[in-house]
Amino acid sequence: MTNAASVSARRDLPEAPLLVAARGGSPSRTPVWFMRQAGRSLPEYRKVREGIPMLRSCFMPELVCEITMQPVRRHGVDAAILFSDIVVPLAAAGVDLDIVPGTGPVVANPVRSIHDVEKLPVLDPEQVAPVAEAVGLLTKELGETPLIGFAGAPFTLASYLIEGGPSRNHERTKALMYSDPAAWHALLGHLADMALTFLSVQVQAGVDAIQLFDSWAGALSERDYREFVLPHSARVFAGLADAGVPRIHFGVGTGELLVAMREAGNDVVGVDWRVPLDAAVNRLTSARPDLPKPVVQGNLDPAVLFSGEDVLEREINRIGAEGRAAAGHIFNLGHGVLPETDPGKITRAVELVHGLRP
Ligand code: 1CP
Repeated sequence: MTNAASVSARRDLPEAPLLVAARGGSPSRTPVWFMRQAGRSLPEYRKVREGIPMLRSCFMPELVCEITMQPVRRHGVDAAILFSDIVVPLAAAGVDLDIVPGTGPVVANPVRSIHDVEKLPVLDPEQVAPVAEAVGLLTKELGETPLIGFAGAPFTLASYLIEGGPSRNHERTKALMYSDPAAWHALLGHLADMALTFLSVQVQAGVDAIQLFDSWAGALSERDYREFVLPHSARVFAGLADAGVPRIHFGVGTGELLVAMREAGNDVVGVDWRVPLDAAVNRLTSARPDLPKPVVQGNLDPAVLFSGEDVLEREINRIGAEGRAAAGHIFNLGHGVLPETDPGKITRAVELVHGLRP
């Protein structure tokens, strides 16, 4: 599965708007996809998932392929994102956890000490072979549409492991970080290895781009992010520097962290809806005039999909115009599709983005 021959599994997609934009080139149209486009809001998703627990579904290659394809067929987006979850590599390696409907990941034995960190299993690529198989099915089915693979970043995964589940304030996470830096760095180092293994499996199986989700990094000050998180996320990106795929880095509420998150070594900076894209570009270029102009991804507020057509059109035009400040713009939401979103609004948003002058 992960032998050298399968490195050539990746398709050659020189014209794909997402990949052209990610390289800072001139795409034929503004590429658009949506975080959490697979699942949640789609009735055809709920139908095929019926009776199958979330985690189990992530290890069923045909089902993963079908769910990943659904938003591509329905909305005509410019990329597919692999149907999986950030906790899949942890579960695959043997960490006792579940994805509880209506809640999210729940960990049976939270990590609270260096002893707990030392007990964490190492991910063997074979344990995520079904994910690689799903990627193989998808690259055959997708035609010219790129496939985005992903992993959870060390900080965001650590938060689930330490808190034991979703958390608003990440207080136990921060307590471990401040009070036992050695355990903290051991944990994040371990999670960086795991993310890198999971992403490498996906790259070798043929994904065309990868995204590292550090969804909850915005809970940190820039100072703490630089000291406790950046070196570990940087190691994940460095490990993929020669993979030949664009590397996207995303977090929520990370306006103050954009510069530091870019320094982790990604090719595309994800921006949530709180910072206009032109302001984000400004922050990035004025802080680091030595680096090339950034490529950005974002940043429609997911709640705008609950507003009328006029609001949707106005916001998409505004974001399209602000995105011109960047070296490339991949249109997306500022965070994931909300579960109650009308799928028709998503399709309409894609049409409107495709109507923008690229
Ligand atoms: O029963 C269900 O249907 C469970 C709902 C669900 C789904 C459809 C979960 C539980 N995960 C997923 C799929 C998923 N998770 C994808 C699929 C591909 C796509 O984008 O369409 C992706 C990319 C993720 C990644 C993910 N999982 C993130 C990062 C992205 C983000 O939204 O910030 C995070 C934080 C998770 C954890 C998670 N898994 C599931 C939930 C409800 C959560 C969030 C829990 C919380 O609020 O802390």
